[in-house]
This record gives sequence, structure tokens and C-alpha cells, in this order.
Amino acid sequence: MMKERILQIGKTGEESLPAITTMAGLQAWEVEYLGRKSELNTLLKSLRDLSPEEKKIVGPLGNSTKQKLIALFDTKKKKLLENSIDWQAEGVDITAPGAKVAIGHLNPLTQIEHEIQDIFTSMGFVVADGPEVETEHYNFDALNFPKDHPSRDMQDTFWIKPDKKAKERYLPRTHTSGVQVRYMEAHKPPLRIIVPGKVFRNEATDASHEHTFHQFECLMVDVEGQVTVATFKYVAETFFSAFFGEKVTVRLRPSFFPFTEPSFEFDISCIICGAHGCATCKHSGWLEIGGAGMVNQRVFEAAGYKRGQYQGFAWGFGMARLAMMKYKIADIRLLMSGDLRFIRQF
Ligand code: FA5
Repeated sequence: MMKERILQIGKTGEESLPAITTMAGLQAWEVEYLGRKSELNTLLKSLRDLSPEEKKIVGPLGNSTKQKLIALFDTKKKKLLENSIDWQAEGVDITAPGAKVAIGHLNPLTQIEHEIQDIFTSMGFVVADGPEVETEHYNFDALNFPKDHPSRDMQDTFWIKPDKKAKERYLPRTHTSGVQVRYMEAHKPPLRIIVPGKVFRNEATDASHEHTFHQFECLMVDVEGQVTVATFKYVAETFFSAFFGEKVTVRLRPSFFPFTEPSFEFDISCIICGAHGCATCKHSGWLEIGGAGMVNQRVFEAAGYKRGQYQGFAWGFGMARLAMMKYKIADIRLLMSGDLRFIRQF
């Protein structure tokens, strides 16, 4: 009899909960089913008058029913609380999209630098570094630029005001090629390096020229016969194809640099139009990329190697060019402008 009644209380308590929609209603429910004077509580109190056998059956049932009703009450209370906040009165628009957290990110030039490093290190190249303020020796002399020869003006140099006591003249480096000699002085072939870095030239700026820009040098040297123009072409085509994610071919044109012999300007097939001809490649199907050549034996000598012992190629070109092609940027000056409207697009 008592057992049936307890089961009945548990059932009606549970069944009456869903209809409750207010906190007041829930409080009334709590008084009725869990309160001190509730029927369930009264029944539980009267347990002590039962025989031990009856107690064994009814006691656990009474307790578990009570626990079940407490749990149901807690869940319902939580639900009602969640729904009871008047968001409008609180001035909160719960339909508004969440505020985006602004996270910093890398300049496209830095992103390009990392990509270049990834591709070259996967081909066994090492990333080397050199000082941005360079001596005349490494920037020019060791690279076979004749003294007081106009070729030294090929790269418009900012000279640092000379210190009368200093033996050397200093300059913000005009190219990354000086690191070739620094590295070779410290390492013996076979060697493969790339040198990404900032360079400086006293130039008027326009959409494709900056006074401060990034170059990256590539140098590969081994014993005579191991590194040829064909090796250079292969490495260049492998790199550009990986960088642009499509097959790129390289074309060499004769040129002059004091530190390479023979020297080339090199072009890549236009990745904008697939070499069919477009405004970017001036309808030639080719894009100018940078300078290159086989390392002049005089440069090896300046680094302390014996003449005729080694052979290698070197190239150097502007990284902004690559960033501009990859991201379709029309003006090089945007890259270092610090303009957040520009930079936030990457
Ligand atoms: C050199 O600087 C040579 N050191 C390259 C080299 C290295 C040749 C190794 C052979 C062997 P050049 O002055 O052409 O060469 O510059 C190389 C590249 O730098 C150019 O092709 C261009 O992409 C970039 N560049 C040159 N001047 C500027 C500038 N003012 N603004 C932006 N990019 C520039």
C-alpha cells in the first residue's frame, strides 16, 4: 500500500513538471513534492513504524524517489533560469554576430620568405645571413667590382659618413651577394645556401622600385663539373614550379655582373597568362625575375679558394616581385607602407 503510494507520487511529480513555465510554479511544485510537509516526506518519516521487513523494501524506494524528484527539480530550475533573463531589458542583442578577435599576422613579404625557405630547405639548401650594414670590401671589392669604376654605381649606394680613423668604408648593403663571400670564407664546398634579406638603394621610388627592398640570393658550389648552367636552370625551374604551384620554365638572356661569368638575366614563363601573352608580361609570355650567373673565379679567390677548383651558380632577385605576382599587388610601395587597410587583406 505504502509502496504503491510512493510510486504514484514519483510518477505524478514527474508528469506535472513539463507544464510548469514559471519560477513561482516550480516553487509550488517543490513544496508539494519535496517540502517538509509534503506527502512523500510524511511517508518517509512514518517508516520507523514499519516492520523491519517492510522497511527493507519501502525505505530504499522512498529515498530513490526523493533523489529522482530532486534531480528533476534541479534540471527544471536551470532551464527556467536560462530562459528567464530578459535580454532586451539587459540591452543585449542576442541575434548580433559575435565580435571577431583581431589576431596579428605576417606581412605578405614575410609569408613569401617563409615559403621560399621551405622549398629550398627541402632541396638541401641552408639559410644563411649577413649584416645589413656591410663593408665596401664584401659588398663590392670581393665581388670583383673594379675600384673607382662606374660599375660600382650600378647599384645606387647610400654611403655611411666615413669615420676618419676607420680603415673601411661602410654602406647599407645594396644587394645580398656580399654574403656569398662571407659564407665561402667560413665553409668549403659542396655548399648550397639561400640568403633572404633587406637591401638599400638610393633610388627614386615608383610602382616597381623601392629604396628599401628584399632580395634573396641563391648560391650552389661544388667541385668543377658538378654544378653547371643546366643545374642552375633545373633548380630555378623546380623552385618556381613549387612556388607558383604550376609548371614554370626559365629563360636565360646574356647580361653582365662583375661577380659572375657568364652572367644572365633570367625570365620565367608568365604565370598570369600561361605564357600566351598578357599586359603583365607585355605580351611576350615572359616575366623578368632577376640576375644570375656562374660564380666568377675571382670571387672564389677573394673567399680564399684556389682558382679553377670549384664551380657554382648564383642568383639574386627581388622578393617583392614574387609577392606582387602571387597576390596580384600593383604597387611595391604598399608592402612596406604600414597601411593596415592593405595589410589586413593577407
Ligand atoms: C643584383 O642585385 C645582383 N646582386 C643579382 C645577382 C646575384 C646576379 C647573384 C648574379 C648573381 P640587380 O641590381 O639586377 O642585381 O637586382 C636584382 C633584383 O632585385 C632585380 O631583378 C629586381 O627584382 C630587384 N630590384 C632591384 N632594384 C630594385 C628596387 N629598387 N626595388 C625593388 N626591387 C628591386
